[in-house]
Amino acid sequence: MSLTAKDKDTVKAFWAKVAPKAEDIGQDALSRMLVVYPQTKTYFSHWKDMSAGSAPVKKHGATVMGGVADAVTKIDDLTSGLLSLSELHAFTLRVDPANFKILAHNILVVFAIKFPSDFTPEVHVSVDKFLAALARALSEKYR
Ligand code: HNI
Repeated sequence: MSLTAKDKDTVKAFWAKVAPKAEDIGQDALSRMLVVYPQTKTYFSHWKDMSAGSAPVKKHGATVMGGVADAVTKIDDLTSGLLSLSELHAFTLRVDPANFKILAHNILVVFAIKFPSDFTPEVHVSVDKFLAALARALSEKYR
């Protein structure tokens, strides 16, 4: 399920539209992940406050979306582009790669809520493929 040239154009155009709201998207997606999939909370037990709108959730939401923004620029070769981020998650943070799919799902939900007219079914397909490819690239260093 690789990204076609059309998928890539669609993702870049949609990203250009939503990028100014990246911090809001990031904190909403992260908060949803922590509430709806509480097993993901184990990785953030060092935070003082994991609730929606807390300072660490805001900060880390922005960090994660910075990673997504970077991935958009590396869309032609996500595997090598994200190698060091994959290494960090695999060897240092030891995040179970199943969680990448969970976060991707929550990002899609937030896109649908915040951008109901731009997030058409066609955009949804391409962005879903991109986030799946991103999750695969982040999982690369696990084996
Ligand atoms: Ni993730 C740190 C990007 C998914 C747990 N993560 C980062 C950083 C980036 C990043 C960028 C900061 C790196 C640095 O300091 O150099 N993470 C991404 C992206 C995705 C993702 C692009 C998927 C879309 N990370 C996840 C998931 C989890 C996760 C699904 C766990 C459920 N990440 C972490 C943790 C840290 C982290 C934990 C360290 C944060 C901290 O505060 O200690």
